[in-house]
Amino acid sequence: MKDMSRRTFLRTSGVATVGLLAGSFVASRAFAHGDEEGVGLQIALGELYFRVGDGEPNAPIELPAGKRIMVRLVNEGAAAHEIHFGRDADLEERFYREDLLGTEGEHGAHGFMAVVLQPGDSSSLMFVIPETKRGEWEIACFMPGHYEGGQHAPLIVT
Ligand SMILES: [Cu+2]
Repeated sequence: MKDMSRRTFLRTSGVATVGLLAGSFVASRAFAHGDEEGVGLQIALGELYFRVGDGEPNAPIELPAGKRIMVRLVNEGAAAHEIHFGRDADLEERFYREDLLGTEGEHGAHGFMAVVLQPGDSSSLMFVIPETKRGEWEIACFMPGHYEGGQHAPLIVT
């Protein structure tokens, strides 16, 4: 592994690594990504909640800044759901005015990222939260009526 470039490793082994780990995630479990250790967790989406591992629906989630994070998302509900990471919800435009993983900027032009899952869909999402973004954030689903129905949870970046 040491003689492979990081890019080569990601291209040839990354997908297999994700697949291997996907079925065995529990909340805040360490996982190996090459020589790097990260944090893995599973978040289930349903009507109208997010649930980490075996936790309570919409309970606060804590994630570390500056570390590789792998989130396994599973839509166990009967409707399509999505997950946004941010704060200051705009319930007309249906996004966060400040996105955890987007860049700074004017309202509506800051960029954001969301994952959309149809019923039964699952996905593995990998990211690093910048150390400048420690603090209180939120995850939410902005499908019509879902945020209003309670599908959001506090996200604490430490
Ligand atoms: Cu939803």
